[in-house]
Amino acid sequence: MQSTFRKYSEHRRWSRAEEHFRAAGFAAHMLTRRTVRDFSSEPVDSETVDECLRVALSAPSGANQQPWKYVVVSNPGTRKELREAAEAEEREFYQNRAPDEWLKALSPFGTNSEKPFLETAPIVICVFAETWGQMPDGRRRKHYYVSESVGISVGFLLASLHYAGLATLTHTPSPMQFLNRLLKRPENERPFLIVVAGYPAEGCLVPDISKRRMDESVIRI
Ligand code: IYR
Repeated sequence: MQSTFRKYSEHRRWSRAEEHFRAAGFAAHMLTRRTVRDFSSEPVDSETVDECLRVALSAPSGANQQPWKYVVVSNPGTRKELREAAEAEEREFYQNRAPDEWLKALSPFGTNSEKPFLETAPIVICVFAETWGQMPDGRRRKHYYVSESVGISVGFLLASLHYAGLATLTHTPSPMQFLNRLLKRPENERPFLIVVAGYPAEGCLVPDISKRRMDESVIRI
């Protein structure tokens, strides 16, 4: 395929001082992000969420194949089914499937099989990874770096939602295949994770945990 190029004229170069100010300001803001599990039912402006989705859709992806699908679930009946199906999987997970080591790793977070936020939070977005696409003649088109691409896109979404002042939760009921049936997604779409967003409930608690120091996670050679 012949490629065409155009000049990248949108790039903005800041002064050194401005560059550092922006990086430090963004860092300070992002460091206030916390995963929240207790959401208010207060509605969120859907146009705000659309702006955040626009950012997610702009993410880089393998061969620009954009192998993601964002299913925004608003229908209350579907939300109820989603919650019931997720809780059924989670009950199985917590009671039988999860090895002790996994349960021990989760204990600081106080999670359990109850997922009321799937019904009560204003925003529930089920993210699917498109494992293959279609050529114009109907043949399968291989997708490259699917998990990396979808992960980056979801990262953009989480950062945007936080920047807008919305709290988020990444939820991964396991296994998640029930999402294909429930949301009528085709077999080339693999459930990736669920993004829950909204405002924290009054008095919402978060676990008192910390992030690793920079020298533990960044190696300079
Ligand atoms: N999917 C389960 C368990 C769970 C697993 C991990 I790793 C977490 O960081 C959080 C929860 C649940 O949603 O409860």
